[in-house]
Amino acid sequence: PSIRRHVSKHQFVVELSQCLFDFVVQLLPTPEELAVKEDVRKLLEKLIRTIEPNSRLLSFGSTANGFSLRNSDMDLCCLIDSEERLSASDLVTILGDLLERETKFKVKPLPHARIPIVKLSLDPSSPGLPHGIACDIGFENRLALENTRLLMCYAMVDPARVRTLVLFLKVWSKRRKINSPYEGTLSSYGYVLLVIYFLVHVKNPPVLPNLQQIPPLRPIPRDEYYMGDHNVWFFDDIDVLRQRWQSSNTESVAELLIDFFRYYSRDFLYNSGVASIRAGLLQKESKGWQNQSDSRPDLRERNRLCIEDPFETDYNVARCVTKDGLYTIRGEFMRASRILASRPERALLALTQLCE
Ligand code: 3AT
Ligand code: MG
Repeated sequence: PSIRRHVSKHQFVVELSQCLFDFVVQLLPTPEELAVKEDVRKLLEKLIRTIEPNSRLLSFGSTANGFSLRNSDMDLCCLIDSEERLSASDLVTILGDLLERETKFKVKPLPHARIPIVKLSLDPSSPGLPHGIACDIGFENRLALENTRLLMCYAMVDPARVRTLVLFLKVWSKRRKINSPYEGTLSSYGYVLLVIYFLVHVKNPPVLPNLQQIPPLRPIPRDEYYMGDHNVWFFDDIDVLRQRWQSSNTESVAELLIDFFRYYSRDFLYNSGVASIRAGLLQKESKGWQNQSDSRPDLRERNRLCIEDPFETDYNVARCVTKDGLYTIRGEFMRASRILASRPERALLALTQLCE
């Protein structure tokens, strides 16, 4: 029988870090994919301008924040710079008709959704797009553009560690089937916020600064950093940040991943705590999010896992996570912790096992 090679912790994390980088690099979108997506955006923008001449179509979500995997969907937001404009649901209906007539996309307008959108898709068989394309177009969702920019800035402060961790966790959560808000688990956006919360507020010394708490270099008027009732200020001057912020945390990406899984399987206070990247650990009670005893079952399910949106602070990003969903997610954190703690002989084996 083969004798198991003793792997020291140091050796294991060095190898695992290298494997994580290599693993993630192969999953990045190709330059061709990015070019096709940009062409699609331009084409759609041109068509939308035939309805609303003063409009711009901007991408947000993973295509815009540096956390995109190969073949990820495209989130687009249409901004209209004019006073008189149609309601979002009318726009969705009209745009749906137009795209149906003028393009080869499969079109599904959802004018009555909480956030009205047009869903588009192209079949994989189309030339130049070996995996097809899926795209959502919404209107005036300016907060989403800002939270995309915030996540992008966090990624740029320490790209090697932040992007590797986030991209790995996205793949892992998809392969383990715990990335599906419609089925009671957590969205990608939710996982990214858990990673940033961990790097800003749990790690000591922190890996990332709290960009929402760094004051501006010179005073700026309130209406420039408020959107309605929402304070959307964050420090976004990356050049200044890179000069001034040197994290004294030197842990490798593998050490951070191991600790991430340990923290969310054992230490995070799921019953009472709210993860807020803006303000650290908050209490469900102080936000009125403890309605576990509410008589209406749909509300009772709402706040099992609490993650505060960085700008829309009365919004729980994890509101779709059900009791069963949370149980499954925590089970997955524990499974991952266990696999990594056993330090398999080959680090690559650990990753493969993790994502099985
Ligand atoms: P994928 O690559 O599509 O898996 P993503 O980073 O694009 O991941 P999502 O598709 O989950 O992330 O979300 C896209 C953007 O939509 C991110 C954020 O700006 C906005 N968004 C998504 N879910 C929420 C939410 N629950 N609350 C507020 N904004 C959200
Ligand atoms: Mg997306």
